Amino acid sequence: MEFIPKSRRPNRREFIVDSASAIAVGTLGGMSLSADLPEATLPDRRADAGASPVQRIIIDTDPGVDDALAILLALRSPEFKVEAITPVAGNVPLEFTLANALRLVEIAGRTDVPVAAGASHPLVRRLITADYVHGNNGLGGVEFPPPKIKPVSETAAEIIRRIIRNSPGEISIVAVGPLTNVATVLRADPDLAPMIRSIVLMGGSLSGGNITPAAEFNFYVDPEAARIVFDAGVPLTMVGLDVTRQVLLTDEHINALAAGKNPSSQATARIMRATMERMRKGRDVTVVAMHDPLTVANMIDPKILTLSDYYVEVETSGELSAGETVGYTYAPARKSAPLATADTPPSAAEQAFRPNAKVAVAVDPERFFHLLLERLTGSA
Ligand SMILES: [Ca+2]
Repeated sequence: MEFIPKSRRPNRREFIVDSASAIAVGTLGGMSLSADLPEATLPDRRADAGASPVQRIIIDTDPGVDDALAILLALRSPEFKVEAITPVAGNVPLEFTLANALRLVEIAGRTDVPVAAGASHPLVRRLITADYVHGNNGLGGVEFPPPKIKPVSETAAEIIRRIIRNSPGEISIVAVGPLTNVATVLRADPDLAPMIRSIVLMGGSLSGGNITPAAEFNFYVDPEAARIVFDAGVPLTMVGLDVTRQVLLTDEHINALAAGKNPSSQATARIMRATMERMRKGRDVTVVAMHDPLTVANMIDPKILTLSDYYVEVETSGELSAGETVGYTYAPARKSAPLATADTPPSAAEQAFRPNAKVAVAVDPERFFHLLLERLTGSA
């Protein structure tokens, strides 16, 4: 979740974007939410379902207001079989992300989906949260009843490992929070990586960060985990700020959610209205970026995003840049020059271009919002 201030106010506690780019993308945010796409450009759900099997996914998440929309979008889309939801600490501490995940499956009427508690802290760092964006409870401060259901007894890492080992090559992980859970299971079971169909993640940026000028929030929170994931050799799709900054929720969109009659639509309208109003009071925010739902939406309609091959490395040692993603489109991929006092010689530059991720580089915001609102407000 990212909020776009109207003026640049450099503050480490804020999600900052350049004000000029905020204005530029703001014009996209004003697109008509109800504009009907030509029928021919819409995905035919029946045709899609016939052409490709249902995608079996595990959602690793830190809800989180945009996570909430992503989870509900996935649970309401017949293109997916959601095998598990694995909350992790991130936007807010685990006690909230876990409770929120349980609430969301209840709201969606999908208590058949197991929820397994994940990591309460990053691999080696102190937890930095974004409650200033997501509200103290991670759902914009909107109070929902305590969840009636409980998490399963397995941990996130245990359930991810079991599900993938039971169906090698069939399960994709949709990771829209810090990558602590995913890295934990990859470290615990070194043979698991080749069994994972793909990891589709929200995180990183090749065009500057949001919590720092260098780093996107998820990778800032746990850069070591992000590095483990990028080095694992699993087919990766990276949906970063380069595109998520261009899908901006507006009051029009929230009104459309509020007009939907089902519990998911009503809940998301309340969450997003409260978030927008609270942020406006503090920081004069008018638009909100839909990072996590965009990541899910492109798995339903791959024409929403344009992907390019990159070799991506995650900075972990920088004093100011930990969590930064460096994307190569060419070889050689060079490391920084070693210090004069270092004992080791410079590492040999990689001479062949070996992409390790497909990175989203362009987005069709109107197509995205059409899908999101159709799925969340539908009667099904
Ligand atoms: Ca998230």
